[in-house]
Parts: sequence; structure tokens; C-alpha cells
Amino acid sequence: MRNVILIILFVAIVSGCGKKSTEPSSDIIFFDSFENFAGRPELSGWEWVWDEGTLVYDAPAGGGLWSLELHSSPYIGEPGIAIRELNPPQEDGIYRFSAWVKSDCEASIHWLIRTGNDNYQMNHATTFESGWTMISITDTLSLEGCDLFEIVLTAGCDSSVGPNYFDMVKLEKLD
Ligand SMILES: [Ca+2]
Repeated sequence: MRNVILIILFVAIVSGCGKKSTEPSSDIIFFDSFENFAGRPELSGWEWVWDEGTLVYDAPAGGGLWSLELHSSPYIGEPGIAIRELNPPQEDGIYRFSAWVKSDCEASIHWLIRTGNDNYQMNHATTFESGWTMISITDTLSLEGCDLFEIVLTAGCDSSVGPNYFDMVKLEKLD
């Protein structure tokens, strides 16, 4: 619950009024594999609550060469948090948000919606697996132009655990 409060607090600070995306309805997160079209590491679009994530030469099958390494904060014992604001998808429907994750303790993915009247909806999936594992959230998305739509990655339990890794962070329209 504390993680949810932290995420909502920081999302409220960085949020703005988005517009409906005109991008294709699948794979709508640019650089979803943390590498650019030339295969070089790429972190565009992400914001950090504590320490900035780093890119490491490690990836699951199909994930290219690089992945995101995210630590809990060693100073305050809070999970590492990466946030990315997306334009709300153009089409309403059922969407899947997924990522491949490798965890030393606890790693989660979240999507968070803040509507114009400051109501929040958050969905999440969590893994404790030490090998690369795909986790996902599937739900209906129906957003207005000024709704906030954020995806969030969280890593670690406390300052005593190692890094967690994320790759192939995708949002896809299923129906
Ligand atoms: Ca990758």
C-alpha cells in the first residue's frame, strides 16, 4: 500500500493534460526494449523517483542486448521507481501491459489512470522470480483526452537486496 501511495504522489507531481495518441494501437511504447533502432541503449521517456536506472548488457530471449537495471534506494530503503507518461490510446478496448522481469526480491509493473476529477485507478503485477519472467496486466482502457495515463516499474524491497531488471515493456491492444 505504501508503494501505491508513493507512486500516486509522484505521478501527481509530474502529470499533465495529455491528448489521444495517433500512434498505431499495438506496441505503442517507443523503445520498449530499452534500445534504439541502431541497437544502442536508450532510456528516453522515463522519469525517476529516487536513483536513475541504468542500462545493462543483459536481456531475455527476443529482447535484444540491453535491459533496464533498477535499484531500491540504498539511503531510504524504498523501492526504485521508474515512471513514464503515455498519451492515452486512440481506441477504447482491452489492453495488455507486459514486461519481462528478473527480480532479486520483488519487482512490479503498474499502470495508473488519473481521471479529470482526480479519481485514481491502478492495476499491477508482481514477480519474485530470479530468472527472466514475463508478467502482465490485462484490462479495459477507456480514457478521455485529459486523463493521465502512466506506466510504472518498481524494484526492490529494501536496501539489502540487489537490482531488478526490466525489458520488452509493451502495451498492446488485444480487442
Ligand atoms: Ca532489450
